Amino acid sequence: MAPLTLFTLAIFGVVFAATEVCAHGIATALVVFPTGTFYQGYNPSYQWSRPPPVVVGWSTPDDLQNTFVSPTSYDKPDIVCHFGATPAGAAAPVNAGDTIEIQWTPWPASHKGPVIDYLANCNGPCQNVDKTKLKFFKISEVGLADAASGTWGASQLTNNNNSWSVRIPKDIAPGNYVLRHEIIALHAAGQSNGAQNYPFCYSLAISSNGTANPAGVPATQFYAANNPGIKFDLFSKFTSYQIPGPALYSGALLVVQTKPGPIKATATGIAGFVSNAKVGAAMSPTSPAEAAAAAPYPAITAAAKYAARTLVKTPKRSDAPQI
Ligand SMILES: *[C@@H]1O[C@H](CO)[C@@H](O)[C@H](O)[C@H]1NC(C)=O
Ligand SMILES: *[C@@H]1O[C@H](CO)[C@@H](O)[C@H](O)[C@H]1NC(C)=O
Ligand SMILES: [Cu+2]
Repeated sequence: MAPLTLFTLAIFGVVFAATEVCAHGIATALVVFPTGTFYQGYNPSYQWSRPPPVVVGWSTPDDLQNTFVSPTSYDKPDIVCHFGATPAGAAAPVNAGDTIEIQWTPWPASHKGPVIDYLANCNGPCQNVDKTKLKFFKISEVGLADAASGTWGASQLTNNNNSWSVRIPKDIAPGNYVLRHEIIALHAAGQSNGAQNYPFCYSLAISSNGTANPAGVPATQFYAANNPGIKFDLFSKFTSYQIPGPALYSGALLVVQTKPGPIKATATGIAGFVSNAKVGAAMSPTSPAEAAAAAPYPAITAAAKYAARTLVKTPKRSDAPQI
């Protein structure tokens, strides 16, 4: 071959290598049990719908490549609910003690690692909450589920038709909460900053007879690049794994990761604007914050917000990781 052709091939090789992107994934929907009610999450393509559907998933328009947040962003707002996330326009009404199934796009079996869930009380409607001020407590964590077979939380999720179940603690106070659900893929985590965090958030209006207000921490304080469960060589010999992040909340309810039967969705996703119903006379608001939490969502505000959004294609983020 002429040197020029070789040179051209080499150039093409470089271009292909640089643009090759693995599919990764997004968490697409919730199903709340025992009712089996389906709630659509957010999809980055919604930014081009007029009007965008109002969903319970936080908007992540910049996540066009279904990609991840890296340890270099652990102290930045993107770690809270993924790239450029803004609050959901609706909330899924759930009861304390309910099980929420979170559905994912097909999750690659190679992307092993822990699956972790957190809640944070918005102390009022979640729609305008400052995500960096949310204080999250951990309600579920599954790391290395079975060392002998190399089964991780993420493996269970893959095996379970790309879904994950988490229970809302029975004892927490009613209110508007953010559910932060996250897979941390470790296949590249042997290298510095190689862990891949895939956080997704949902707004929930939780009815409860509980009173607990667990202490939480901002998501920007969860992890550090050198934590043992973040910088971790998946291909080394190991028998244990230390799940990163804060301690599990004492009121957390464990779930066995088997799908609660076939999907029996009863609604088509749009929760509408639910009022955060308090349950029982004893639950009448006792503070201004509680009264605000109990107030109906201002439907018009969110609708106006979406209508006002300009139809602009979000350019690919220059800092989007490409693995
Ligand atoms: C797997 O999940 C998809 C949607 O996420 C659903 O359509 C399908 O019925 C599920 N399959 C089983 C066996 O549950
Ligand atoms: C609260 O308690 C009442 C009375 O026992 C019960 O009917 C209701 O289902 C409970 N609500 C929740 C969300 O657990
Ligand atoms: Cu990937």
